[in-house]
Amino acid sequence: MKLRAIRLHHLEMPLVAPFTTSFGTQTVKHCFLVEAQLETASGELVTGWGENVALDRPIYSPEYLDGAADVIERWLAPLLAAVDDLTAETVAHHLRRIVGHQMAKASVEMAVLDAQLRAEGRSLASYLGAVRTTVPSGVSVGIQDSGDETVRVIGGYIEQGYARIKLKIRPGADVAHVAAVRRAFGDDLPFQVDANAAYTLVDAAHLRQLDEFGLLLIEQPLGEADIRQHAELARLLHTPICLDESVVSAEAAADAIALRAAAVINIKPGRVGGYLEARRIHDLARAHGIAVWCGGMLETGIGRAANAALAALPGFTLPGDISGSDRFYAEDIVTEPIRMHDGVVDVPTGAGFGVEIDPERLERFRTRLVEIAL
Ligand code: NPG
Repeated sequence: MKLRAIRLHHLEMPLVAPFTTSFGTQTVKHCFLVEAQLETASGELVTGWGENVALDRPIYSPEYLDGAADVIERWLAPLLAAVDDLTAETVAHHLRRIVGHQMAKASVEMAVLDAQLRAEGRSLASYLGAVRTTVPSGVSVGIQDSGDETVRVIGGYIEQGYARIKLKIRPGADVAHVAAVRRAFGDDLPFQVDANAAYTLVDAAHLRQLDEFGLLLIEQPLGEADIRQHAELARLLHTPICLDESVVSAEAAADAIALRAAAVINIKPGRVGGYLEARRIHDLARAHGIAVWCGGMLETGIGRAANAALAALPGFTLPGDISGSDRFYAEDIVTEPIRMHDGVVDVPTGAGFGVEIDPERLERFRTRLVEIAL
């Protein structure tokens, strides 16, 4: 295929409720969608959509939205526009000289992949090797002001039928909140916590208090670069350690596995450079007997649909952060947003990511449209 056009649709979508993590509170989702137009070998024009999951500031990872848009415009788009036989499988190869910027690369690769699969009439789930038609739906719950409030909010999600609860924690809002949840809902609730790198190894004795609550896992207690320190922490805790921020590539996953720093890996396609690298990490982890699950970055209907397809691969043995769209948005930008029912979401079956943009909503949530000159 030949890349003919790229447009970046910058969006601002209000969240149904503020979402607080150890690094801050979000009330609005800022992101951009990548719309790529490609010409196939037979001269047909196909359009694909990708989603950039960077935050508006570099507080989760080094990337941020305006930086990602800039690197796409100045570096990634020109490199890909020069290729005559572009395929989704070769995008990462053509971009290999640009260091880092996984989220920017992922969003562009996504758009090319969606277009390619649409041209072939094939779904992402079938392309990736999915083995399920539904995936269990977990929900990520932000930090609340008290244990009581945490119990109230989680109670609402349990009532809706979510298959697993993940609670954000940070120093000062951890052991007491977890204890309150276990007291209220018992030991059988599938329950895990996510620290988003808020602790250091010095907190090991404090974190050991979480061991008595039978959590599925504790996610990313230490910093992104602290793979070796996570291995030390793993020797001090019974609760399995799951890595998120630290796993920026298949190579990082290999290091984490070899060092025994992670018993579980959260795979986020944006964080690792795309769905193809995400599948490689899945394959690597599976070969080592390491469980994986699909993380979320408050995706719109585009990324949420693609994540549901990824989570249908055989190694995704734990429920992921793929909640119904209505957990974050009153209105989504696709015509048929992902819905949670009976604790699961359906894996899309249509060509590409299997979802269609709602043009009216896209325009309403759009703050800026940038056409990149190729
Ligand atoms: O369901 O999409 C979702 C949100 C899941 O908690 C979630 N994501 O650290 O995993 C995380 C967190 C996150 C969200 C991180 C946005 C960075 C940005």
